[in-house]
Order: sequence, then C-alpha cells, then structure tokens
Amino acid sequence: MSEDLATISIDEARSLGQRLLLAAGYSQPHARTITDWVVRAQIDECHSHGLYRLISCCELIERGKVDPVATPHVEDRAPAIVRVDACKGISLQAFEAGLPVLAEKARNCGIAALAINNCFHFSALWPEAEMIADKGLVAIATTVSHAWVAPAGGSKPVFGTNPFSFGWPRPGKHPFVFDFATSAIARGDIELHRRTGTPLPQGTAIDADGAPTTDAEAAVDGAMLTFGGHKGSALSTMIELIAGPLIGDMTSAESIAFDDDAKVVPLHGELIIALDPASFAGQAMAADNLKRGEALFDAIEGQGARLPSARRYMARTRNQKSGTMPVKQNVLEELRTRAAR
Ligand code: NDP
Ligand code: PYC
Repeated sequence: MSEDLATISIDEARSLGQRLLLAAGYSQPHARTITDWVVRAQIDECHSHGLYRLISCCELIERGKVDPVATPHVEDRAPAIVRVDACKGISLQAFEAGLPVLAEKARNCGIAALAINNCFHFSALWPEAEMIADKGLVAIATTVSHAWVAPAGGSKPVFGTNPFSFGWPRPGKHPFVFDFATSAIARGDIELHRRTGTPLPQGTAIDADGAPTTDAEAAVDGAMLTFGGHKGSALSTMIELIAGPLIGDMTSAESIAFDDDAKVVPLHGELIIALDPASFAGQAMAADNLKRGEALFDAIEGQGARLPSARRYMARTRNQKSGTMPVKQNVLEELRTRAAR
C-alpha cells in the first residue's frame, strides 16, 4: 500500500459515516443516503468523492448553509418532465425521490428529464448514470458547480468544474459509464493535492497572474482550466445553460456568489435525462441494437484500450471481496478525529 493510503473496513466506514453525519445534525434519511454514496465511491476508489466528502457535508452544517433535515418535494411538471425541489438539502435524497418517476416517464414517453433544483451537490455523477442504466435506460447527468474554471482564451473563473456522465445498459454486464469534470482536473482532486502539498498535473491551472501553475494554493487563487481547450470550454458553457437557466437554477457564478466565501460545496440544480431503447426501436429490436453496442465495446477493448469505469468495477470487485478499501491517510485521520469529538 502506498505511503499516504490507509485501509478501512467497509463496515467501519459505514458506521463512521452515519455517526459523523447524525452527530452533525443530518436527518436519518440524509445520513443514510450520504453514507451510502460516499462509501460506494470509496469502494470504487474514487478518492475525490468518497469518504473525504463526509468532511464537506459536516462543513455545510458548521457554516450554516444546508438544511440537514430537508424533505425533497417531487413535482410532476409534464408527461416527460419531473422536477424535484431539494429545498436546500443535499442532492441525493432528491435524486432518489425523482428516479422512479423519471424511469416511468422515460418508458412512457421514450425520453424524460429530471430537474433537481435547490440542492447542495458534492457527489460524483456515475452512481446516478449507473442506477439509470441498471434499469435498462440510457442516462445523461450533468450539473454546474462553483465558478472556479476559466474559459479557453481567458483567465478569470466563469465555469464550474461541470461534470458530465453517461450510462448505457449492457445486459448481463456492468453498464458502460463515463463520468468526468469538464475542467482538466476535478476541484476535489485540487483539494486533495492542497492537503498534502503535492504538485498538480501540468496544464490544469493558472495562477492569479494567468501563468501556468502546478501549485494547488496558487490554482485556488487563480483559475482552473477546461479539458481539451476550446472544446471543454464549449461543453462547459452548454452545461451552465442546460443545468442552470434551462431548469431555472443557478449558474456556477451565481452559486459561488451565494456561497459568500463560506467555502462549502455549491448550491444549484442538476439535469438528468433518461432514454428508453425499447421506445426508439420496439422491445425486440432494442435488444438487437444493444448487442450492436457490444461490437463497439469489443473493438475498443480488442485493441488493448480500456473502457471508462473498468478501473472502478475492478476496484469494486477487489474491495467487496476483501471487505476493506484504501482511503487517504490524512482523510481517515481527520474523520476519526471528528468522530472522537
Ligand atoms: P477522471 O479523469 O478521474 O475520470 C474520468 C472518466 O474517464 C471516468 O469514467 C474514468 O473511468 C475514465 N477514464 C480514466 N482514465 C481512462 C482511460 N485511460 N481509459 C478509459 N477511460 C478512462 O474524472 P474527473 O477527475 O474529471 O472527475 C472525478 C469525479 O468528480 C467524477 O465522478 C465527477 O462526477 C466528480 N465531479 C463532481 C462534481 C460535482 O459538482 N458534483 C464536479 C466535478 C467533478 P474510471 O473511473 O474507471 O477510471
Ligand atoms: O470535484 O469539482 C469537484 C466538485 C465540485 C463539487 C463537488 N465536487
């Protein structure tokens, strides 16, 4: 095990998460969902959105931002649109409340959208894409965050790290899922580098004078960069529009203004779209069409390339078998210190 990684049992992580969140003031349903999601992410060895995020969730209460007992409100807006108001709670309860309605609408209409509004959002998006794909539906999920990222050709933060996730069902196999920030690096990774004082990868950030930097502190004072230059910049703009104004929620610039230097995770909306293969092609054809997707995956893997999520699925298998998982040493120390208070 590398120097900065410790091991924790999955059971201990679950009970640590529940204890911390209940003691912080979250309701039982929020404590359960948040714990489930961060433990899932840690099992898949997604360090930036795993157990580390328990600290972010506690800070949200300590800095007076989140409603820790909010009950999401589901609103049937149109045959293919469901809206869930998270009422300034964490997004996850809202997603779980909206998911069955989204799936039913997608089956009825062929395509449906779930708009989550008014949610504090700290999590990775792949669990959502995976849960939708596990229902036999194609998934797209996207959200803004805080304005930390400069547009290509500029030097001042405008965009959030704006993640985009896609899920495709694969009968008998884990779904094909990808999930990434449209910034060159996720903010969570910058924070993890900042905690340990380790350099950022080249090409991910600029300092306050607009000069390239690998120093995480300087990046926080300056700006993060989009991935893929102008292409990531355009994608990030699209996400600002469809997960912001389209659904009547904040842009990343508005979210960071609302934050008012509290330095907590963002408050905004999320757009989730589900598509039903059977509605496009009929039940029998849909099965054939999904098999044609398999040929594509074979062509990718057949030449030694890997599919997105393959690393996660391998980590999941390994860690579920052992009942333990790796976690950053400094994160575990902080969680145990908080739990002992
Ligand atoms: P990564 O760069 O770590 O990974 C991006 C995706 O690419 C993953 O699906 C990953 O699969 C896949 N991938 C990585 N390397 C390869 C490879 N060599 N070949 C094929 N596929 C590959 O993601 P980010 O750091 O950009 O984002 C991390 C997380 O941060 C995401 O889960 C995202 O949702 C979250 N996030 C959340 C935000 C929020 O506002 N809530 C904001 C920004 C990010 P694998 O996992 O298997 O490696
Ligand atoms: O890692 O960029 C990020 C992020 C923002 C909000 C939650 N995670």
